[in-house]
Amino acid sequence: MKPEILLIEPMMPEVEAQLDAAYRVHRLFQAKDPAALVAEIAPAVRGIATGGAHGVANNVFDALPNLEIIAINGIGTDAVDLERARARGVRVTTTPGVLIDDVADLALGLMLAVSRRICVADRFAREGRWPHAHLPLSAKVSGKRLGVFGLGHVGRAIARRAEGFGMPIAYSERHPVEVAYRFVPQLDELARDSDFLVVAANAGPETHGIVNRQVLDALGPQGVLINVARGSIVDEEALVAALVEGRLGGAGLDVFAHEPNVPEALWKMDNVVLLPHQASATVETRRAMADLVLANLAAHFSGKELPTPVV
Ligand code: 8YV
Repeated sequence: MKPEILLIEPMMPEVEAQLDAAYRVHRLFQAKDPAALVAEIAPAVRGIATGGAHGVANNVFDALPNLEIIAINGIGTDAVDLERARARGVRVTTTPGVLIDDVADLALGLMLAVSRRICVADRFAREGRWPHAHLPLSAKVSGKRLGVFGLGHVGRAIARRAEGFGMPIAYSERHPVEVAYRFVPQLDELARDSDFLVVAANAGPETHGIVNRQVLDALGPQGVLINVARGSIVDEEALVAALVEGRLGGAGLDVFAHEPNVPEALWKMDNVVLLPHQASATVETRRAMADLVLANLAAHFSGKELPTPVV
């Protein structure tokens, strides 16, 4: 008998086919009445595969008495209650190592897109406006000051790329790290000294809303905020207000506080670039992430050591 698993968000079709071959897969994202599906299958479910942003809601977690493993297709664990998992003896795995390049690439892409107004210029060309008008000049990226909030694997990969753009680099972290970049413990101080502030920190109670009005004002009317981590780290209301009132120069956002909802006040702004959580969304990386999800589930259900556990 195949073990039964709950799939919370879609994965690549070939990956879902591999899951179907090994497990009886219940798809929460396809359920007309998700609560009814969970209630119906609850006793049978032994595993969950989910994304970093969706994680597992505690009411779903609590409804599954025989849950053994949660395989996160991502590196963020903020949407899974790890204490609850520990208390219940439920294993949790992530996909470390394989998505760092893509997230760092996209952070640089957002910096370029916002400052060089790539999307604005693209719209200008497509709308046939080139023969009739001039685009205003944009802002240079190379040589500008970069502040990285969170110097983990992703933060470092962003900094390494920024070195190639000749950017002076500083960072905020709980503790100084063995790197050549300047350590600035206070986030508002880092923002004050940066042209770009890139959020690459872990989400959780410690960082919830930490990029607040004070930090955004310190970044200022010429500064650009980039977020490739989690929407919860930024006080989104304060961000929208800072952009609307011109107190912040621009923003490149891949993540939002209430995904999939993007604040409507930002839709028409030319100084912001808005992406629907795309940082790890390449064929190569999603394949590598899925391989880890599959490997963790397979190891668990055959009694082997988990390749990439966090709990
Ligand atoms: C993915 C993520 O987009 O790694 C994470 O924590 O949020 C992203 O890489 C997500 O996990 C897939 O849904």
